[in-house]
Amino acid sequence: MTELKAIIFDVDGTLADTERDGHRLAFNRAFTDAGLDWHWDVETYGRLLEVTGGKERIRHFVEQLGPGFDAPADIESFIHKLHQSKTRHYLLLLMSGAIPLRPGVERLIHEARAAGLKLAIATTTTPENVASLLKAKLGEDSLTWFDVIAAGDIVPLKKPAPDVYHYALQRLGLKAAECLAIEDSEHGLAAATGAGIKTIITVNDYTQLQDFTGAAIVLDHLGEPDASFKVLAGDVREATLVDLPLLHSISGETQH
Ligand code: XBP
Ligand code: MG
Repeated sequence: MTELKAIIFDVDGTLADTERDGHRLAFNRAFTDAGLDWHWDVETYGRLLEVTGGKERIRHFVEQLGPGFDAPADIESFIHKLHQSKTRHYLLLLMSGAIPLRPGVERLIHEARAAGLKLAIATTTTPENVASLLKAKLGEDSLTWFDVIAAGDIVPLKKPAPDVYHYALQRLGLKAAECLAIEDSEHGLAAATGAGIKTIITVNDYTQLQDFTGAAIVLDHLGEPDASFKVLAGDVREATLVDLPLLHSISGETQH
């Protein structure tokens, strides 16, 4: 029986509900600063989340605008600068404390560390965003708690491609069967399972209606002692929150 040795966390939508009131606002503030009359409302942004990666999302939006937008000659430089501005706005939002960690995230991280499990991040978002979220929510030292932070352009293909999870496994020096992934979206599920990693899904407003076929379990959140999770799919035995016994059980080691 393979032993569980690491938990690999997605970031956006999983560690914290960052998209609607974080990234989306940052994009809109960058558009305003650039003198663009673009505004991504909640519904529009939900559709644009189909494209992972902020630069890729802007590029997709520009392509959708077609001739309606007089694109600058150096469109890639335009997108890059716009995304850098967006990241600056996003980091300010994170530092304002505006976005809390989701239920159970801090608890599970501490439990895993205490049990000697390795921790990793596998995300599409920009590395600075990860560092800033971890420091803001878990303190300056928290960056050292993660053996691997695989983020953004570190891999050529973003989720749903499995590249970022393959990279994380390679840097962890572990096999897929020795790890569990925690994700929030069908793109994230495809990426993690594409790398052979059993995956737990915690849905959010943007992803709750997506197809999570292939997930080990689907929950509304990781749960807390005073706030049981709601099981949307899968068998959690008698568990009311995601703890190490449940993770070991899901990874196939022992009955929970
Ligand atoms: C979610 C993404 C990211 C964010 C925006 O990443 O697709 O692109 O929406 O961040 P994940 P950037 O769920 O894999 O954490 O603008 O920095 O890309
Ligand atoms: Mg996500």
